[in-house]
Amino acid sequence: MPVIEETLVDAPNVPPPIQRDYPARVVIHLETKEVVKEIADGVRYDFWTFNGSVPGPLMRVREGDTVELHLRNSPSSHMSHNIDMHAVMGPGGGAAATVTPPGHESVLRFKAMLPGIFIYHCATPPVPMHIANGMYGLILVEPAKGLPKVDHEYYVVQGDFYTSEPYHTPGLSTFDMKKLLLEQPTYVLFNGREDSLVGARALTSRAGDHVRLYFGDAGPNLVSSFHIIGQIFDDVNVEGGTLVNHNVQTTLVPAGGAAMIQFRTLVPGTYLLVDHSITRAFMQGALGQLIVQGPAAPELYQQVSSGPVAGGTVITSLPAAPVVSDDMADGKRIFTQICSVCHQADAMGLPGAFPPLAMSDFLNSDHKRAIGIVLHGLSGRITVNHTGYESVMPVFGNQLSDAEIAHVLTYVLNNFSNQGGAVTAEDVRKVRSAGKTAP
Ligand code: HEC
Ligand SMILES: [Cu+2]
Repeated sequence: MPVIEETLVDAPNVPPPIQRDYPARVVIHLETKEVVKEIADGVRYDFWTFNGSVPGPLMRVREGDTVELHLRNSPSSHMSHNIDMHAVMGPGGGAAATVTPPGHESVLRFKAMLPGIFIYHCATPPVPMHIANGMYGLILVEPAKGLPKVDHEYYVVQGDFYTSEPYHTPGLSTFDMKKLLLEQPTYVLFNGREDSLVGARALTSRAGDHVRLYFGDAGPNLVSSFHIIGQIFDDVNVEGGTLVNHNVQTTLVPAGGAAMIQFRTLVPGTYLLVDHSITRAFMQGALGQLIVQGPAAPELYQQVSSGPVAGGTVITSLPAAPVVSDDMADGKRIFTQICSVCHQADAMGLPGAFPPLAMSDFLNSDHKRAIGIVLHGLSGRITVNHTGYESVMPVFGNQLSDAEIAHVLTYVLNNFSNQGGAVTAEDVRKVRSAGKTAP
């Protein structure tokens, strides 16, 4: 049997499709190591990993191959690790045979008998802790006849993380056993880091391309309702097996399970990958992006008209203003009646949902931009005090006068430890007459 040394790559990338039509002995080297890395912007975490990354690399072999796995445990590790591969038929999926103390190496040989996409994970007690710290990945066993050709293949694994510090607390966050037992994660993440698939790191495709996604859910606890907003999956290998379902909106991936998902990206734009248990997506991090480039496809999708949404705000009517001579008092009234509903009475906002107006670097750095935000609303991603928000602020230009917007912004700028300053009705009028521009 020919011997092949597998070249591993980091997620979301995968090794190239297998061209062989004969079995081989595939040698794979994994190293378990503990590394401190960012779990979100400004938040660090002590991950336990395969090859230094979460998830560990996707291993790609062919049905009938003999896999020779060398599992090395870095001398700098604090504990033993091992590996349970769901592609293995044998006790513990290889766990007992690969218990490896720091500075040692174990070698396991197994035959990949059945094709599919399988989770691998560390299975050293306490098992949930090793998984919750990031010790997992996928192993793809291609069917002997190969997989249909696609234009892009990507690799995403969801995992839940449990920290003693609340979501987005800057600094080093630490593992929390109590939260693990309650199954109440702080972060639910794709590929071990919030925003690992956002902006410059987004998955990409072109209009008309076929995409295959190897999606795993490592847990340790949560089941994933995996969905891409604005896409329908043509084919899903349900639970990573050979049953193929078609035209799927959301596929349920069990903890310790995976799916192979194929779809065509037909309409250009930015699409969000989410766990459709949607709080996890918008408030705990389980959010990624797929950016599709190409010419517009109006026959498939087009906006027919656009304009301000009449009454399209959360708060539809504001009680009539009492007669106030003091602009500051008027600003306070508007803040209390409208803004505080979301930004909170102390203007500190709510993590993951509403940015703070208190001590806001975003607000203080550009008053004109703030006027535009109150007039026209805001959506898309912004960063306030080093924390990202991706939510929707409604339009207030149709229910607040220029003077009222001036009063409320002046009130906010001179309270909540902001840097002071004044916004006049004339400033607001100018921004209003300039019309809506991208913030
Ligand atoms: C329905 C909820 C809601 C209400 C009510 C609301 N906002 Fe917002 N606001 C948001 C959200 C959400 C964002 C962030 C939007 C994003 O992520 O793109 C935001 C962003 C902002 C920002 C820029 C970010 C920052 O923190 O500096 C300012 C300034 C702001 N709002 C001011 C106001 C003012 C003033 C009012 C009252 C007139 C108000 N907002 C009412 C939800 C709200
Ligand atoms: Cu481990």
